Amino acid sequence: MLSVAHTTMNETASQPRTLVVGLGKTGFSCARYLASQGVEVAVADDRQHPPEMDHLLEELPEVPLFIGGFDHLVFERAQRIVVSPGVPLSTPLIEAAIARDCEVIGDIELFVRHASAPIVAITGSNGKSTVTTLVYEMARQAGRDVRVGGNLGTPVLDLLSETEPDLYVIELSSFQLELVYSLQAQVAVVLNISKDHMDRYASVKAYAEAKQTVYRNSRHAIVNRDDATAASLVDSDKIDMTYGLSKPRTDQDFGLLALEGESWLAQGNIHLLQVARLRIAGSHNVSNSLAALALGTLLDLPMPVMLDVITTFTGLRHRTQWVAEINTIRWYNDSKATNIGAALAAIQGVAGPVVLIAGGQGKGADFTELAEGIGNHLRAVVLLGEDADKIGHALGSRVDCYYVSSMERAVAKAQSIAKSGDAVLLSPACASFDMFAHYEARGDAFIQAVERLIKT
Ligand code: UMA
Ligand code: ADP
Repeated sequence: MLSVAHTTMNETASQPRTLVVGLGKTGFSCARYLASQGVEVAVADDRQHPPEMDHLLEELPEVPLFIGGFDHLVFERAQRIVVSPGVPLSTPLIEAAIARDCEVIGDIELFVRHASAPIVAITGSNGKSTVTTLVYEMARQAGRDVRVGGNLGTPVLDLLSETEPDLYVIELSSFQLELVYSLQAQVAVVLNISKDHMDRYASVKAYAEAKQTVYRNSRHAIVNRDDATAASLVDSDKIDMTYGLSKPRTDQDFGLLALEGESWLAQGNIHLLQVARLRIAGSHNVSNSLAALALGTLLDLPMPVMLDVITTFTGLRHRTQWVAEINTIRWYNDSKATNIGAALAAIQGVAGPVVLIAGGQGKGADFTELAEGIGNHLRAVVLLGEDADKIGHALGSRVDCYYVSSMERAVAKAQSIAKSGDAVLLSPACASFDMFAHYEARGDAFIQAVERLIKT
């Protein structure tokens, strides 16, 4: 361990001038990429044992690693700092670096400087992963050589190889967009804006402005006409196409049309597909499907292929994922709902009175907005995690709330409350890091607890 964790002043004096901050997936991919380009790089992480430390030691043992706190000498010697999305720019040593005009960028900036194939750039508060996956599948099934990544999971620098593909489909978070300067997307979209990450932004305006970067210098821009805040992020004369759950306004736009009592996905006045044929539930997923069709159309993908993808896509894990039906009660895992807007979409999209399991790290959210949106959809709420009390306080006058200390107990409590025909929905409206490694681990804990119910 000592051979890699150099933190003394003597050693920092010879530290390479590009510093990667954070050693999660992004930091490791940046170190590997920069080393492959012949750049001398060092890595800093304020945890004692960052997630990708073992990988770094194995693959890049020569890279100096500074762990267990940020040392000002390490930062001050850097001429360029590549910051991971999970590290706030308000970190004092990063603020100081920006103030002294040190170049501070993210992995997406390194990627766009290198990649030459067209980039589809997808951001928004919710639905990013679903739309990114749909567009990727559409392009793949249309025979394009396409690579997918970004906030979805695979760091963008891991998508680079000797040859360029036909297309990159990239999911971008606001954190990633804060540190991008050279992106020129072929097509860009901000799917929606609802309050999230209020522990990282001073206001919704500041959060929306980070998302707005996706449209800067994009060749084509798509907007969601149902979301005034998101739609206002691009000048109206730069909009190529809109989508929304209303009638299309122009021949280009995507939307919904009625025909013989049925709702259809449509472009202009052309009926494309009955909404009932989608296998992903909820009006938010109708919106996601329309967004994907709009993106695919601007990429010249054939409509029959796109419609085929939409009718066969059953959704991603942890997104309103059907888990089981036990004694006429349906169980859904929506662990990826890490903000209020996402949880409300799932609550409204799942049929039946709902027993909601929620809670975790609220990221500074105001849960009165959850209380205002639940209508009469909920039978009861089972709360766990760091901000359980905060949520209970906001919801308590509208719906019965129960407090538990583990996912196992949450599932048992929900089972005891739910009545025939109800749905039990894990849709936490919070991040998972207080109790789990990530949202996938939280969803898996829920699924395992439900599976144990089946066996008993
Ligand atoms: N770290 C510090 N100091 C800090 C904060 C973090 O040293 O103040 C270190 C941690 O100790 C850790 C490392 O930074 O070792 C983690 O870096 P990271 O949080 O940036 O995580 P990565 O593994 O690099 O994953 C990131 C994205 N994570 C975040 O934005 C928080 C992943 O999105 C993304 O898939 C991945 O890059 C590849 O692009 C996840 C996410 O939660 C899914 N995203 C948020 C969301 O969707 O709401 C934005
Ligand atoms: P993201 O990648 O932006 O987090 P996902 O596609 O992974 O989005 O979906 C995460 C959660 O957000 C889903 O489980 C669902 O609860 C909610 N959601 C998905 N699409 C939308 C949408 N268009 N509008 C509002 N909420 C949505």
